[in-house]
Amino acid sequence: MSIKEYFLGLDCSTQSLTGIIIDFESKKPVISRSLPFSEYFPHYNTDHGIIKFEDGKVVHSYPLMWVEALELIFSKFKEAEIDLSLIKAISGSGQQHGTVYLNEKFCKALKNLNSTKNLKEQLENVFSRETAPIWMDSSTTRQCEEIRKSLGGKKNTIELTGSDTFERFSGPQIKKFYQENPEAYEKTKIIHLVSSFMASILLGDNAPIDHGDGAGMNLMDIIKKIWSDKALDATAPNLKNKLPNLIKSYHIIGTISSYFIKKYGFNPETILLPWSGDNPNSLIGVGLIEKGKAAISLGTSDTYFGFMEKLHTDPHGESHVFASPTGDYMSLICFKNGAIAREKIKNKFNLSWDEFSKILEKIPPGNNGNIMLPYFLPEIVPHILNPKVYRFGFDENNKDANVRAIIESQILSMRHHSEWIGEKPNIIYATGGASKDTAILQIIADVNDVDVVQFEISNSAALGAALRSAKTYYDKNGVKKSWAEIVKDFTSMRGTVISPRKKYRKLYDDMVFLYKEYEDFVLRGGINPEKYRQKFMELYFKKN
Ligand code: XUL
Repeated sequence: MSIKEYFLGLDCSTQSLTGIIIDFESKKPVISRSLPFSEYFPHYNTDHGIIKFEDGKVVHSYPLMWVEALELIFSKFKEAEIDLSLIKAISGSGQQHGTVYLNEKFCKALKNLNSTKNLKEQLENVFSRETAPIWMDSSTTRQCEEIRKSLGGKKNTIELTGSDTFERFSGPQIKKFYQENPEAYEKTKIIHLVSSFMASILLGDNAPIDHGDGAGMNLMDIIKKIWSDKALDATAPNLKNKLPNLIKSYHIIGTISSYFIKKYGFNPETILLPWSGDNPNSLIGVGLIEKGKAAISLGTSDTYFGFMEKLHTDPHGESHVFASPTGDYMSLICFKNGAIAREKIKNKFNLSWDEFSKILEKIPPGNNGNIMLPYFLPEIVPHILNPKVYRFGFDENNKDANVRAIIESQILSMRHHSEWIGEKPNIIYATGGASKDTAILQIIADVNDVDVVQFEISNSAALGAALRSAKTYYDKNGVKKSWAEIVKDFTSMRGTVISPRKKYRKLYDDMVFLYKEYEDFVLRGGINPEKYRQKFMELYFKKN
């Protein structure tokens, strides 16, 4: 009789907590559950997991809500009669950059968790700051400038930390907390990322930060993969003592806390890996373990990412280099106007996603020459602090043009802003909620002139975490399995492959050019490209 080997991947994202258990023997997911925060935890009164303050620039969430969600997901697995003792290893994924501020009670509370009580009541007093700034926060421009200056400018900052300073990155967020609330900063004993905070609960002790998520802080030396004293000094006093250690993503951090063994029937030998960011996890979850491939994740944020063998940073400073869970590197470009921007258009015209998709298919590529710059929210790439939506050739009431324009603009922007990578991918993997829509994937294929692969499992971050735990478990037990073998069966559960239509290749080459010109016009005061848009219309949409 074979013994089942289950692996669990959790994903604490902006809008929900997801858990996927995979069975390595049958190569199938055993269960996948997602708990949207607004639906399951309405008492926090968040907007899909988010609390917005003031002028929309300050965006936080409640770490205690994530704790409640963690407890609930295990109850759901138990209700579904899943034998949790078969889980050999666990890892997780967190929305990147968000910081959790904890007081002197945190570590003790974790070590003394009582399984007859719930996590929430035992952890509600461990925070030195009730809320956690998350990646959607864009309120730290001043701190970004100060840190960048202390590190000797943009180029040096990028070379040291893998990225220029960004408003959402943990370092600038910590600096702002220190500057605005020095007493609370002083009382903070430990600062975790979302990932290491959640891992700490499973571990029953402070968990380290992995190199993948550590790279999203403007605090880690991207080459040496250690905390950079220079960056720490530029951020806040005594910071090193408040940060957990850094660790390789594939190392073991310990075994599961007795709280979960007693309460949910986990096996005492279940090993834990550090959690990582959602993007490094997704890299594994879509099987990006070699060059030449890229992925697009269409979630709350849209991201464009790829595996990177040798460290190579973005000279424009718009994108990032993170450590990948394999021990290599990855490139990442993050666009804040993802799902929320798509929803804004869908809701404005009271459309269902089905109707939205039908319009996408009906309106021709190139959108009759209509172009949008879609900054419904402050944008990360390109850097926009005061959001505004720009429409050229149509107005906000034209339903068909708006639907096609929002998707085309998102994809054109991705193509334009990923050009620095210097390598056209030969395939793009699509993941995240909106990747279910093949009309959107057809636009990705056409704009980029490559095949786009759709996956059956749309939560690649949770799947990636489960696969990471399998790799480490087998390594520990001397069972040789390469990364390729680990990801093969799970990431080949593909849906449709969507091919580019050659007849639109030139149209989209021209449209990317137009898009760049419009960005230049709006953001940098360049010349108005209206005459190019007229030419584009004559060429592709001339009525006979
Ligand atoms: C990446 C980023 C987002 C978050 C939330 O830099 O900010 O992708 O990780 O998904």
